[in-house]
Amino acid sequence: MTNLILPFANKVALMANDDYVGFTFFIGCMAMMAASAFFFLSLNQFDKKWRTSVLVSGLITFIAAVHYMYMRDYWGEHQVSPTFFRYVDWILTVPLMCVEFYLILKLAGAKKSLLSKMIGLSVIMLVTGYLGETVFSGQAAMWGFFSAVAYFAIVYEIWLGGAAKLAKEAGGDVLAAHKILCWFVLVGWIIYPLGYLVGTADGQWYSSFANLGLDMDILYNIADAINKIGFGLVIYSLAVKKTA
Ligand SMILES: *C/C=C(C)/C=C/C=C(C)/C=C/C1=C(C)CCCC1(C)C
Repeated sequence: MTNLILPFANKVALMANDDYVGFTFFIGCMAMMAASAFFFLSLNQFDKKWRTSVLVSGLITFIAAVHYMYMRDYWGEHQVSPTFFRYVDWILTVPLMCVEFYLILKLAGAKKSLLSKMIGLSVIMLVTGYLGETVFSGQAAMWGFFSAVAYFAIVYEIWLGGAAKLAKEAGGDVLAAHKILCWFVLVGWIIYPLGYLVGTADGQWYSSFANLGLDMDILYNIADAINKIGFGLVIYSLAVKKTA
């Protein structure tokens, strides 16, 4: 009976006290759920045109919460990195983060082409990263490099490219929020390639990354919490300012 309600309850009970990966999966799961409740329940307080942005923040953490439930249990049962769920989560949530950039810049005249460009780059970044972690793990360095090129193209677009120009035109609170999101992408997102280098180091020229004492899943879990919840809070406070 317990197993019907909590399918993995027996495995959870086996979790070791020093299972830090499992620990961050549990905390990550709960944090994403709490953040989603927070964003969804706050929706009514905003002007109509800001609601979509906050709604998307909630969708990002909600999609992550559901994947974290699966990843948490997958880890609990197999003690293996849940690469597949990880990338399904990202391929849904990262494009939604691109949508956030587009939505706040829309009033300054952002075009759909900006959105397609950013989504296209994020899909390239993630698909090549997935191939490097799974199918072609022997050539992880090469696929990681392709992925990094797409990543830096996103960084360029928001810091110096078309998106940056629109943010300057918008000015004020939108520009300030855009700047903070830019820092998230530059500093918060860089944790992911670090996790990739640690996780795929075996037999590569960067094999010393395996000896750093870091764990790929812990890095990914910390990065997700910072980036998904932090990103959402930036949008939330922008909506608060614009509604006041
Ligand atoms: C909520 C999830 C987010 C913000 C995920 C972001 C993921 C990345 C920025 C991943 C980047 C990667 C590289 C730049 C190179 C190595 C492969 C990846 C996919 C880990």
